[in-house]
Amino acid sequence: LAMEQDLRQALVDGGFEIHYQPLVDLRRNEVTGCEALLRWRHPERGMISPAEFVPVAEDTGLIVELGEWVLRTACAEAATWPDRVRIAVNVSPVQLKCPTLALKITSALAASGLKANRLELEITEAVLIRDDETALAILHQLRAIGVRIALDDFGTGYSSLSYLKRFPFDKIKIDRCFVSDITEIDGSSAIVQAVVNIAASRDMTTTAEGVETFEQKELLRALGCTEMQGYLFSAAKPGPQVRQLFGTQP
Ligand code: G
Ligand code: G
Ligand code: MN
Ligand code: NA
Repeated sequence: LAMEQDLRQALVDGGFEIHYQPLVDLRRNEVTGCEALLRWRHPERGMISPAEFVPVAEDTGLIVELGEWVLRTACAEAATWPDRVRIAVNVSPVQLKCPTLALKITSALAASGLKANRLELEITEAVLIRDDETALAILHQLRAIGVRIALDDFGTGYSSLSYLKRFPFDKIKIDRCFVSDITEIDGSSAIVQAVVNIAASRDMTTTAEGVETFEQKELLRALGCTEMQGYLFSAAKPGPQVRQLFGTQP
């Protein structure tokens, strides 16, 4: 497979970079975190989206090594940020099955000096579908380290409310498909309201993804959503550029 070879080469050559997209607290109106989003600068094809190469990295097992690089690099970057700014890292279901994940996380925290409570792991619900008991045990193990755990892309795929009962996530990320039509008549505002209410009743916060307009932002605030993420505030940017946003009002 050509792409597998290129991915291996990129890991050796430093062909990957991480861009950081701000997470904005809707009440305090400030940046309280950033999501680490992987980018691949391909020598011939230019920037390639993770939507294209992460599935290949998962199929080949390369995601374990690549994910460890993301974790270590993102933690080192975040250690230079103000204390109130957390770092959110996406963890693939393949990484979650790796028995040394907890060790790698502890090691990335120690190497960077980042406090565990400033690291948030974003996990998709696919993890919980495949292997319930093992997945839950691993999530509890990670929680014991002191990191926060977010349920990513909530509401897409095979979402079930029972996952929220079986594991106490710190945060639910509401998928952008519910945000894009939220201001329309018969749009998703009632669904978002329901998710916000469930989250609040179980001490979880909510982050709305893909917020692009002022109207969406104001409605999400009114619905009680905790955080937002999206082009309205900022796209993902390289570290030196994103840090300039930490002091400013969104
Ligand atoms: O950044 P956006 O451009 O296109 O990301 C597309 C998809 O890739 C998203 O679903 C995102 O969660 C995923 N993604 C981005 N960075 C990482 C990463 O470091 N690890 C994993 N597993 N997925 C990532
Ligand atoms: O799946 P995950 O949520 O981890 O990845 C975030 C994805 O959403 C990335 O591909 C990122 O580039 C994209 N994204 C971030 N903000 C916006 C936005 O405001 N609108 C749209 N359409 N996509 C966004
Ligand atoms: Mn994510
Ligand atoms: Na998401």
